Amino acid sequence: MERYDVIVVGAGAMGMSAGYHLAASGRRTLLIDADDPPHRGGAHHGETRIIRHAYGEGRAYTPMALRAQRLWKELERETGRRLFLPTGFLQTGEPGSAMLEEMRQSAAEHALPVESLDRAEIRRRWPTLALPDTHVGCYESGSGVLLCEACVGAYREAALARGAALLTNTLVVSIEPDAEGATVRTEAGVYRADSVVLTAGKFAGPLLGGIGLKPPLTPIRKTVAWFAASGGEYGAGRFPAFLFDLPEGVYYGFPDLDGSGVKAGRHDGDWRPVSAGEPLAPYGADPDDGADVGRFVGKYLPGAEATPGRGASCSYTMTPDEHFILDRHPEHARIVIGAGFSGHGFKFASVIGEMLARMASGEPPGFDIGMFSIARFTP
Ligand code: PYC
Repeated sequence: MERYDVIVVGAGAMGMSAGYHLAASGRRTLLIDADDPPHRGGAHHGETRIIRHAYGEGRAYTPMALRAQRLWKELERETGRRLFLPTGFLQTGEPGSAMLEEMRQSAAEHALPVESLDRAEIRRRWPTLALPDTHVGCYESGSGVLLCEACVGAYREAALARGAALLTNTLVVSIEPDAEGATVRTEAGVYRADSVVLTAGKFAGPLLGGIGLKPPLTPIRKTVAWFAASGGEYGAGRFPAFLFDLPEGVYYGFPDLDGSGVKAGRHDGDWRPVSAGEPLAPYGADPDDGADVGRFVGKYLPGAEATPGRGASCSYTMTPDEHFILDRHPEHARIVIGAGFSGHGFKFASVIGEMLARMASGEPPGFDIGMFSIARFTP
């Protein structure tokens, strides 16, 4: 049986990053993935993700976001690939919006250069936006966009260059922990390691179920779409990545990076649970795909076409409170878990990989992970 220091089960954004950090610290590392990352069947594709530092979902995320940004930069240097575009990030909502308040507090606590903008200033900077007259915002110029497939591809390349092994298109059937480590059974063979990092995205629920844990993880299908915008107002350099807390819902998007249009999606609501084992239905499989976000674009982004030119489906794996699970198995400390990233995890993949790698090596993660404990769901 092949033996490793650490086996990473699930080599998407989080797992590939963990595999890189493990290999870089000299651990014999095996990465196993059911697909061939970067791929289009999970949560890490779609060309772009927002990275922001002042964090509306909780200021506790900010130190991690800052470390994540530094690690993405280091990965750019190591691989020579462009991974980050400094487009800036605009968040808006009604005065008193909880996310905006938290973003402001986070910026204040960490001395981040975030500007508070009133409606007149938003209108002055982005005259094309048709936000509600009551909206106010926060703008962080040092935030921007990660090129998500390139990020996963860069970690893959760098992990392999540092000596990690990678098994693609290989489904993990079971993880069997014991006092010395764990046996990992796949369709292709059986492997042994001192520790396991479980970062299996939508497969996390079933795999955790096999080792006695049933956290409430719900994989859902989401869609994003691209909208042609020929006038230049939405081009990168003029228009930022954004998140708007609107009466209809929370919508997010990206400037037109290369003439392919403004990309937009809805972050909240729209729960369509999917089963881990079934392939993700492609964009367009549901006749409603693109309709809701098309109404958002038509109403709030005048000048962009309200009918999408193309779209993509992806999955979020939700927890009830939309905070992550980053923890050890309560009974098997050599099983380290990263799960439930709830649609806002990608930006942190660089630092979460580093944290999980440390935990799998018996070290402290480097950040306070109390709020990400699995015990909040499985007391
Ligand atoms: O975390 O920035 C984010 C985000 C926006 C929409 C989905 N996730």
